[in-house]
Amino acid sequence: MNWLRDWMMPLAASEHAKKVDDLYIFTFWLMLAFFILIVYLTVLFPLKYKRKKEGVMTINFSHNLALELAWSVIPLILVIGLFFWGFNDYVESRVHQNDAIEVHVTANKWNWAFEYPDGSRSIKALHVPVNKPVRLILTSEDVLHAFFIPALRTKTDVIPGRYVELPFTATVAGKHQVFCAEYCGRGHSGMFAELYVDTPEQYETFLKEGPEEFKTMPLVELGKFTYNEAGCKSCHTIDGTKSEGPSFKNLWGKSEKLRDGSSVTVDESYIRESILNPTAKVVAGYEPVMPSFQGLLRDRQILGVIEYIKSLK
Ligand code: HEC
Ligand SMILES: [Cu+2]
Repeated sequence: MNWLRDWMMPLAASEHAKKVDDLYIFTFWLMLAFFILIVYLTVLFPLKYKRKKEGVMTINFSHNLALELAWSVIPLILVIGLFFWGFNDYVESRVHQNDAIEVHVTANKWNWAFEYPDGSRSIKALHVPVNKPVRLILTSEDVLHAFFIPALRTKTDVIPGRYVELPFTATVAGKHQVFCAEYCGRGHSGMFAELYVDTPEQYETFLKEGPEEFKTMPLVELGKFTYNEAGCKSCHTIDGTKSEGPSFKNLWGKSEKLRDGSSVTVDESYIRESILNPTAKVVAGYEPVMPSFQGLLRDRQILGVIEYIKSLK
């Protein structure tokens, strides 16, 4: 039924999507056949059995058991068949593969954020390798959303305070659209994301270099994004107040006193070292509690943070 599927349905980017389409197409033609039959009989019978001569009566039927059984039992068998066909496909589509790549998805008004097994993140763009099982683990920070990938014919509610899972294996490389399919407020209609089904090489590059917007975003903006997204803001303020760690305000170029009594000028390499190897030089008056971000931030993100700190004068 390949040609029929291509003719009737939009791109199906997974085996599951093809199965959904087959069932849909079968149901469609079945209903069309019944529709034609019923309309045909509705027109035919009044014409055929119209009283043609005054005084001539049809013999009095009460019912026809065989006919009634036929029109009850045949449709019953058909709909039960459709149920099990659909139920079977649905259950199959929700079976989790053991070696699936787990991606965490966080929905908020009106954004989709993704976090990958290696800690990398992306926003509004989900990258997965082609032909590899993927398991999304989704939650919402505010209201009910729904993660809908039409090309995969799959969808799930995303519920605040709960994790839901969505397994899939995309088989067609390229860019597919993701929608929010649950009305969630003013920005609902713009709550998109792109699903990038990558070749293995593209996926590796993505993990190494980050999403496209990391390469194109102005450095200061990327730094601000990283500051908010990577959790720096839970320990570093930008308004000069002391928190878990020193504030980033007026940090650039300052001479910083270290725990061991020496001092250091805050420049590019010092910031870089502080991010990748925070315990190498510990600022006086603070505990060495900062985790290393080695491997978690892309080079361009670190450059961004440096530029961002420079901008906080
Ligand atoms: C768990 C809290 C915590 C988080 C999260 C954290 N830091 Fe820190 N950071 C600290 C502490 C405490 C210090 C001071 C002690 C030290 O130097 O290790 C520090 C020091 C620094 C310094 C040197 C500051 C100075 O005054 O010399 C820089 C730069 C820095 N952090 C950058 C970052 C960046 C960028 C991020 C996010 C990617 C981040 N930190 C995340 C706690 C944190
Ligand atoms: Cu939404």
